[in-house]
Amino acid sequence: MFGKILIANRGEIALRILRACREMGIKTVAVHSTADTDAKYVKLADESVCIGPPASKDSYLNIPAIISAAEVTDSEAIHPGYGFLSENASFADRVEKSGFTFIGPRAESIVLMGDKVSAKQAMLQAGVPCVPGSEGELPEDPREIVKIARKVGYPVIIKAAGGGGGRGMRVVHTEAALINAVNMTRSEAGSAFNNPAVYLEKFLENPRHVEVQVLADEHGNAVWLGERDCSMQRRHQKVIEEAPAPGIPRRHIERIGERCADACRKIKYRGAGTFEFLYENNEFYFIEMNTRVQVEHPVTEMITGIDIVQEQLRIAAGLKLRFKQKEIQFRGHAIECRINAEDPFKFTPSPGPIKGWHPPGGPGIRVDSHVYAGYNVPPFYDSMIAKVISYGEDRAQAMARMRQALSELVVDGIKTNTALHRELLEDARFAEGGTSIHYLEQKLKARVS
Ligand code: MV4
Repeated sequence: MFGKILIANRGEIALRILRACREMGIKTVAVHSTADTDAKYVKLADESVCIGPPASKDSYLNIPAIISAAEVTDSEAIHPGYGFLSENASFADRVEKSGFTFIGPRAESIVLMGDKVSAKQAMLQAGVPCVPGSEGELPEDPREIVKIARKVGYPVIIKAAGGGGGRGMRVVHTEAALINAVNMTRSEAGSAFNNPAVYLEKFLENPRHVEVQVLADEHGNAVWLGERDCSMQRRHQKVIEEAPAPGIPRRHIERIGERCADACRKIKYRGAGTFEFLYENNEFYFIEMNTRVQVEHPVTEMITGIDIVQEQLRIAAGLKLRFKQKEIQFRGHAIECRINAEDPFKFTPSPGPIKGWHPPGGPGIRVDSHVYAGYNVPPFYDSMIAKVISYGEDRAQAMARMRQALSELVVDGIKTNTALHRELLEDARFAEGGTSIHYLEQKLKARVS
């Protein structure tokens, strides 16, 4: 196992990685911008290095500064967390070429999944069901494009190969609007992603977002750790996640889980990964794969008892997976509420000093957060300040515990979305389970504020 690793991230995930390392006896190096000098995880780390001014591009995205920090601290490996450089293949490559271990997949896997056209082709070939659409990139010839769209059937969605996470997409309802939409998406994709390639899919009108967590080692072993339902979202920002996904038959989950693990073996994937699916009319349709640890990984940890960050470290150190699929047991239900420093009605960021901080506790409650009373939420980064995770023997108990936890949570001095979470935990449709990706936005539209 590594003796010392560098954490190339900030906020709650930096603290989460630090905790995993402490438990395993691994020394930690925190890198931070000048805006994060007083952060808790910086103080808790064995060593820290300031890598630049507040702007992400000058600090948490500053590859030479991060690699230099690894050199001067004699770190053996770099954990990228989520966001920032976590899915940057050239960073992974430069980390490895500088003699450090990148705690994540091989750079080639990041490249493969970063291009959504090659990702989809790889998954189709590996037997993972995908949304029907163009086989690969759309051709130049408008007549060919029209043919493809007719075969798929309207409505269709045009997506940029270099996009993902909701960037670079356009829904088309009629043939009359098709070619203009393709051209617009191409041109935007050219400027935004430096890649004008686009593809086409059947547009699913009312799906759920269900994703499958996998772990794979470099010895050809792969397992799936169940699924998460992340449908409760606004503008592609997840708000509540839960595991398991309510109301989906277990044999159906087992079938798709096996497909994902099998795909990992086929593409020689290494590390933690997430297969994103749209789920509609009892079918799974692959859309994208994330090659990082995700914000919502705790709900999977709660129902499996597996520490995903520790497994990432073991896999990166070249160890074999410690469990077989049949040894993985799913128990109970977990829900995560993302607490953001934002206006609860306008959703604009609300950074500033936290005057009071009273996190909830008690049986089945976990709070992943780097904040404390007196902490100043910097305006330069993501607005998420905490994740409240509840666990229960069943969904009803997880919900009851979350309601209690949210009633205890106090964040004074800044605005947060806690009131929205309290509202959602009282929502009858959410209580039933199985709401679609459009539910929250529809509910907010109807909300009288
Ligand atoms: C779709 C879709 C409907 N049909 N693809 C948005 C984010 C990106 N990961 C893929 N996205 C979507 N792709 C087809 N063929 C609807 C969405 C979508 C969505 C997906 C997951 C979670 C939230 C979403 C919100 C709006 C649209």
